[in-house]
Amino acid sequence: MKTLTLLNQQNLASLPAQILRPTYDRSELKAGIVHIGVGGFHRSHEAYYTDELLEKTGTKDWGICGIGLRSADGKIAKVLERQDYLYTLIIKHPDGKIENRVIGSIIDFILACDDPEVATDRMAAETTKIVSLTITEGGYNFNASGEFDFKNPEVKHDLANPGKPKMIFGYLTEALRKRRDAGLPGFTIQSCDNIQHNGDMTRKMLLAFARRQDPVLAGWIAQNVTFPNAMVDRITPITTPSDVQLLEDEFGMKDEWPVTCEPFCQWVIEDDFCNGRPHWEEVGAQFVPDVTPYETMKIRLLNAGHSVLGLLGAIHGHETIDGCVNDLLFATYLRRFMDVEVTPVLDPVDGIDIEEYKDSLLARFANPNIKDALSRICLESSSKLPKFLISTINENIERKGSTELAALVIAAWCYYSDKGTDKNGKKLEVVDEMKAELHKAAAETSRDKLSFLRIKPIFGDLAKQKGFTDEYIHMVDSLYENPDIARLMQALLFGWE
Ligand code: CS2
Repeated sequence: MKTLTLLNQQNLASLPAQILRPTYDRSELKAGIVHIGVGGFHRSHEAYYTDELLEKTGTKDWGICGIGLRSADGKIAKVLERQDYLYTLIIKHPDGKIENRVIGSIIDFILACDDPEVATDRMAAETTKIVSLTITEGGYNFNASGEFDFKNPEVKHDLANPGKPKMIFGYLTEALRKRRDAGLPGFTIQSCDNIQHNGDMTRKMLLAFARRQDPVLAGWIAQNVTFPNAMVDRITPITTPSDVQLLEDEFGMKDEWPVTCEPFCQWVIEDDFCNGRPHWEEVGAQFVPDVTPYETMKIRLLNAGHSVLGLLGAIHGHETIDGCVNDLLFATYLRRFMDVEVTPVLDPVDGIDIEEYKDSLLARFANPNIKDALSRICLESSSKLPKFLISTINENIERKGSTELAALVIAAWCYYSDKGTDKNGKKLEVVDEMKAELHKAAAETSRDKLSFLRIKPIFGDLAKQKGFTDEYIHMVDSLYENPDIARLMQALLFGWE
């Protein structure tokens, strides 16, 4: 059996020449960034940009210390520690070319649930200038009306136990309290999640929590912390055993948890950093005064496009995004959805040709080497769809635009949540914080056609929008009668028989 070279600092020099690796001195780096939520996306995006920056400029101030808040982060904590926080980014091009690159920007990791104080101390350290977040769309703890959800039991716990927080806003508040008490300046809180106005949302949620716990501190936070909005983009499928195997077979390298991603990468950020920032613009990030049009365009075309393919495709029996867009019917449906139901509600974006942007999305989705599983896309739909799709539906209702293509997606989601199978009866896993509620409401459909749409925290008042509900009922009826979703997609595109 071939002996494998373990990925770690000591073995970096002996890796095969084709693998790019950091040439900067990692031991000299300070962790100017603390990042909460070290999943695949952080590792393919912010950590990648930062690695490029460290390589290009030789700056020493912007290493990253990762933090995991949950015991489920124990696995990444162990893997990163064993590998001196190194991992491989496997960039897969559509033509089959693969670039392997060891990323060195993460230099430490703290599993906060083991000892919250260690984590808040690190965030409060003078060297920490930015705390960045990828905590998923569901992590921001807002309710249906966009206000902070004080009913969450973890919030109640954190309000009562400032020194031993469990959730993100408890951690941030405690860390900022320590900084204020030590006479240090605040840090920038930089959201990297797919939420419209992610910085404003983070600010609103944090201040709501802090005001309830300590109003004076909340005042200090409002004055001393900034929250730049940003649009983030890089398709990053879930790592599979074959990715680990690829590195072993091709290079004899043992990396327990590499990350794969597409070559495309984008980061548009508002330049609002209260305590300094890396010059990410030197490595391709764009700093702009207002990120809103970029965010809206990305969330409503790319992320919603994913959900359209994910929910329709899952019922049809497709397994991956590229599998969907290689099916002409799905590609046509997606393009029609983008052209007819999304483009009319988008504002123009400086320097971006929207038609080209849509073409490029279809090309990215078609990358045959990015096997982006529909099961990943359908994960936590209840926190994604309100941001990705439902706001578009509402705006179309208001402007009397088309909503039927989106209505079929919601009907498909209802069917998916009710039956948990594709059209042939094959099981589809529902992984969603609201799984029980989704299932219960969807299962009522035969008695009350609108029961799924009545889940207020997701759909707001959509069930009261007569024109839309007529379309939705028609789709649900047709789908429950015959779950051959392709037939319905065809009918919407080319007319009912
Ligand atoms: C996806 C995103 O979670 C999803 O449903 O749409 O993870 C998407 O791949 C990224 O936002 C791409 O930047």
